[in-house]
Amino acid sequence: MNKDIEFRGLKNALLQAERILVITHKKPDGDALGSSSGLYEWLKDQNKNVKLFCRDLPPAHYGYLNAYLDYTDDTDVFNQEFDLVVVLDSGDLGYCGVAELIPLLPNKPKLLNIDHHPTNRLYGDVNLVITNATSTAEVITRFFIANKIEINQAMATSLLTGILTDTSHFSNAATSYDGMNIAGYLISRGARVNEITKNLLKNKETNLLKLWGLAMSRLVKNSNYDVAATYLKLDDFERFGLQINDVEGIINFLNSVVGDAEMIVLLVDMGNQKIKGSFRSVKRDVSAIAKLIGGGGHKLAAGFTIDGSIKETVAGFKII
Ligand SMILES: [Mn+2]
Repeated sequence: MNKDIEFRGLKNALLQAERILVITHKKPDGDALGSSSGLYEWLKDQNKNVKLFCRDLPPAHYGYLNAYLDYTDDTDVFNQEFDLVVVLDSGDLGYCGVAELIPLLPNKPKLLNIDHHPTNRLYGDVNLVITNATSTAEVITRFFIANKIEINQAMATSLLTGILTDTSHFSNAATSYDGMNIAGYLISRGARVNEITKNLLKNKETNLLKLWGLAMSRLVKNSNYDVAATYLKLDDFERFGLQINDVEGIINFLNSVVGDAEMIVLLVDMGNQKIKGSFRSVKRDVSAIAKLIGGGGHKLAAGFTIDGSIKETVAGFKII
């Protein structure tokens, strides 16, 4: 269908509703927060009664978003009456942790599904999934532009956050002419680009970087498999006062900078004869490899758990 017609239909649906529930995915990233708060800012300006729900509250470094404090993780909202529910940046309802909550909503409001993931399950009553968009924030921006809706500074800052996040600041494969063009337009609408960059990139504490340094110093390259591998032990996290989930940043970082291996593996020795592993690649299907050892995941990001512990040797490390 012609996207302009879809965009007009979407505008009518949003304007006809009075009470709107906006939902985005768990562990929200810059696109989840940018697309949801960008839409939220506009709906608030239209004097709508809007609730912004996320299973996990936004991380502190998104404090620059005007709507930062408006997110709720209180599932009580699902007992309230809404005319419309909008789900953003989520391929399915499980991804935003509301599959069992949506049916609780009184009066069964219509569900709008707005996304850019090709794997989207089209679970909405209305689905607006634009797979050539860099981000859901870009879909929302295209919607505003198509409807000649004025984008203010708060909306622009939110939406640019989404585009910059999902393109890794215009460095990954999602980077596109439309994405850059729309980002430029958002800056012309007052998007606080320097503040976004500072908050998204300049947000690592020194202890975290020490842990990253440790992981980097232990990198071993195996040319036969075209893989760069490293490990951390549970003690390493404790030593720097960090949590196990702080590991995600390091493997994504390595995946974005290692130039002489096609695949990255990061192992974490959990200390109980279990090793948790994560794969990343920018081109190889690592989910297939993870599956071979009992794990799974996405094509370019996958994980697994195996029995054993990690031992340092003169030639690097090995699993025993
Ligand atoms: Mn996204």
